Order: sequence, then structure tokens, then C-alpha cells
Amino acid sequence: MSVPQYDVAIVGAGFAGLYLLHRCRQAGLRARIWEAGGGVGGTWYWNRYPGARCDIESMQYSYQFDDELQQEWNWSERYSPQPEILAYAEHVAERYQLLDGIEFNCRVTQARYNNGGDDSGSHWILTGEQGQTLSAKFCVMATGCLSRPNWPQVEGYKDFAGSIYHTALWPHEKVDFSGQRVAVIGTGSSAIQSIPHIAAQARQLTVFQRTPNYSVPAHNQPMDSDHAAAVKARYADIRANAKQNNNGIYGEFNTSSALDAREDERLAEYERRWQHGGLTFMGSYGDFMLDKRANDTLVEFVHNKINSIVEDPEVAAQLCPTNIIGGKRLCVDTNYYATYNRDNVSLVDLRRQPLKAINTAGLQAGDEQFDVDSIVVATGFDAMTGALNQIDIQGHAGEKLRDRWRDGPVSYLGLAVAGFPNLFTVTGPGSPSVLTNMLPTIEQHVEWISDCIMHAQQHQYTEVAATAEAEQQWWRHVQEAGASGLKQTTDSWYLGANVEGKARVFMPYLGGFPAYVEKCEEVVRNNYEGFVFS
Ligand code: NA7
Repeated sequence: MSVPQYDVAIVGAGFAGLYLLHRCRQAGLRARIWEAGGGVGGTWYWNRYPGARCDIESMQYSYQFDDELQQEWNWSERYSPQPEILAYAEHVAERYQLLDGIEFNCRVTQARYNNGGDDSGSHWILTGEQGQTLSAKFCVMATGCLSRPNWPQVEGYKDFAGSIYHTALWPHEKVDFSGQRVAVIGTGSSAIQSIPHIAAQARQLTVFQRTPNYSVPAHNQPMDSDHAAAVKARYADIRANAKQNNNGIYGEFNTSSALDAREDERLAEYERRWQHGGLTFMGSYGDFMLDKRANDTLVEFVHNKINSIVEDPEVAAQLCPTNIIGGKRLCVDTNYYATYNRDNVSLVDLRRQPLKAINTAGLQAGDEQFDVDSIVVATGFDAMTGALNQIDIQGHAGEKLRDRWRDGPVSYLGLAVAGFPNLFTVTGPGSPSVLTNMLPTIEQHVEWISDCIMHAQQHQYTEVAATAEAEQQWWRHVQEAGASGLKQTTDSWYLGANVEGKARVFMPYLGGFPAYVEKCEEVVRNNYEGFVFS
């Protein structure tokens, strides 16, 4: 049987894979996407739990590569819900006629590099779950940073008589919790978004919390048409301005010290931003992640908010995080803390009574049995490396990426790994990715990767490979940037701390989006410094 041949194989049809397919086709490259899901959208295809929505305003959480697209598309809410973001991804796939370039329900199990020793030319051979194969000169992993679900390592899943749902693998049919006793495990962003919805439906909701999280109100609302029109009128400026900020988000980011402000000024500023809602809450001063004393002032403000919203002081105390604010990604919610005032909601502290097992009737935490009808597992992801390590990726001389990364990942710019020629990763470890607005970061990566592939094609190179030296240098810089400031003082999925046995390495690049873009551009200016073309 002959193996289909392409210039570029793309794994994943999320926002990265879709744009890459479009770019490749525009450049005249033959490209094909293999996608595990039954449709496009990546994160927004899988995470269908109640209340799922973006935590960056929709006017910014969108593509900007085509002005007609951003002018024509209308978002219905300030933070659009998952079905609308999925509809947007579907619209993009149709608008640019990408669907015929995607193989759905096709999970890649192996990607193996053949350096052309048999005269077939350097190429990657992909194998799918059903034994399908595909060959392409280049392979791009557009597999997402948060796409391999993380499950608590406890016994008994199979014994449970009720239903178990992971937020990241939510059914396509509507789940109705009416009249049910429901357990939610986890209190990260997915739990914080879904808990108010589940509580409004269920007879009884018990939340199992290992670590409390900081959450600020979204103050979500229907899109104000005047606001949307004003943004559209200045879209290019707004997008360009966003790229000057470390997090790639357009907003008011003050750089002065919280400690230089008078207490009453500071509190007024925190209150103003709390009332505005959203992630820019952390932008009131510039030193929260540099000086613990500055951070403490914001922590105290949020603790006071939690204590003023949650009526039971014991529950409020359990919901107040003890780590710094901003160590983990801030959550953005609608009615999260107030949900604990409902009679049908209770909170269990897994630090006091650890999750021991799931059994026929429910779950056991400490010595206590909790009988439930449904369990919602909101325990996040094996972030940044999980989706890549799930695939048996074999580079030069059969070296496996998962072996190479056993003690934690290394990468050149989050884009390429030494020893894995003609392989690129979109928002791989070492890219600013999850510390930024993902959409513009994805666009920047995709444009850089497709330009690099075109450079190789135009010069008829068969192989492009990151050098070990460039990779080490970049990785040292990533580690230094990650170690600066307070971020690493909190256990988080940035560090792999949420997954048992995972190497503890700070994975995203904390140096900021502008510095990263400048580095990528410098690499190109210096004739793809750190890459060898042959
Ligand atoms: P997160 O943010 O990783 O949250 C997962 C939650 O699940 C968090 O509270 C974890 O507690 C908890 N968790 C993880 N493993 C366990 C086990 N074994 N037992 C009990 N509790 C556990 O994932 P989300 O899906 O909510 O959000 C991911 C990102 O999506 C988010 O950052 C936004 O960018 C959007 P822990 O803190 O690890 O103690």
C-alpha cells in the first residue's frame, strides 16, 4: 500500500493547526492535518463543560491575520462561551476551505523520522491509532499546551455505579444533573467556571478541593455593540499595542510599585479593577511578581473579598489561598465564591482528608464516604509536554522525545528540538505560550514555522535542525527567566507540579512576548541562527 506523501504533516486542528494549514496552502505546500477529535477547535472541541468560556476578552481572543475576518465576525459576549468559540473555529475552517485537508478521528500514535538513508529523502512517517500512515517532509505538532487530561491516581473508577465526566472530555450531549448528588474534584479554572452551573442544577454538590485558587469576577455581559465597533475601528493599533505587553494582552498595565502608593489609593485601584473584572486585575501595579510585600497587599484584598462574599467563615477560610497571587494563572469567574452560600453546596478539604478511592457508591476522602450519582473530574492537564510525550516521537537515530525529556523538556524557542530535524512544535515548552494571550502567540509561531519551512524549500534543503548548543543556550535563558521573581514559589502546572512523578521544570518562557518575538526575529535576521540547514 502506498503511503500518502505531503510537504507538511500537521498534528491537531485547533487554532494553531487550522492557521498553519491555511498558511501552508497559501505558500503552495501540500499539507494535511491529522486530528484526534471529530471536529476542529482543539481545546474548544473537547472542553464542553457547563460554563466553559475564554478568560481573555473575545475581541482579543481571536485571529488577526485577516482583517476581513476580524471585522466581519461578531462576538455575542465580552467573554464568549465555548459553543461560540467552537463555532468561530468551524467558521474559519469553512471560510478558508480547510476541511478537505483534515483527517478527523485520527489520533497519532507515532511519528518517526527517516533521514533519507534509503534515498527516499528526509521525511516523517506518522502512524494513526487505526494503523493509517502518512509521510511528510516536515511535521508540525500543533497539539496544544493543555490537551492531555490529568486524572487523580486513585483506584476504583471502574467500580463507580454512576457517571464520571472529565471537564476536558465532556460529552457532546447535554448533561443533566437535576436531582443528582454530584462531586467535583479540583478547584482550578475549569471547576471554578463549572461549579456555579452544576450547583444551580444538582440536588447536592460537594466540591473536593486540594488547593484553593484566586479568582476575580469576569463581569461578563452581552457584547456592547459600541465597544465592539470602537475596537474594530482601531483593531490594528490595539493588536499592535497588545504585543508590546509581556502577556500579549491589550489593557491597562501599570508598572509602578504597589508599595509606593498610599494604602487608600491602592485599595481604590484594586476595587476599581475588581469591579471592571478579568485578568487585568493583576495589572494595577508592576511589582506583584517581584516583591512579596507588594503581592501580600493584593492577597489581603482578595481574602477580604472572599470573606465578605462567603457567609460561613470556616468555608471562607478554606477558600482563601495561602500562596502568592499570580503564581498560578488567575481564574476568572461568574458567581464562584457566592455559590458556597447555597444550601446544596459543601466543600471538602483534601489536604485534611485526602482522596483515597472511588467506589461503587461514590468516593472516599480520609475516613469519610461520600455517596454521589455523578463525579466531575476537573483536575486539569499534563500540561505542555503531555500531548507530545503521548506520541511516540522518534527523531534522528531513533531517539525518542519522551526519553530525551525524561528529566524535563528542552527546546529551542519552544519551536524545535535538537536531534529531531524537520519537526516543529507550536507553543512548545520554552515558548511564552500559556503566559500570554494564546491566539496572537499561536499566530506568531505559525508564521515563523511556515516561513522557516518555505526558506528550506526555496533553497532545496532536505533537512533543518536546531543545534544542541542553541537549544541549551535558550533553555538556560528560559530557566533563568522562570527563576526570576516569585512565580516559581507556587506549585503549578507551569512546573509540572500537578502531575505525580513529573519532572519539576519551569516550562513556559517568562521573559515576555515582546522579548520572545524579538529573539525569533533576530534568529531569522542572522540567517536562522541556531539552525543547521543541509
Ligand atoms: P488546573 O488549573 O490545573 O486545575 C486543576 C485542579 O484540580 C486544581 O485545583 C488541582 O489542585 C486539582 N487536582 C489536580 N490533581 C488532583 C488530584 N489528584 N486530586 C485532587 N485534586 C487535584 O486545570 P483546569 O482545567 O481547571 O484549568 C487549566 C487551564 O485552563 C487554566 O489555567 C486556564 O488557563 C484555562 P492543585 O492545585 O494541583 O493542588
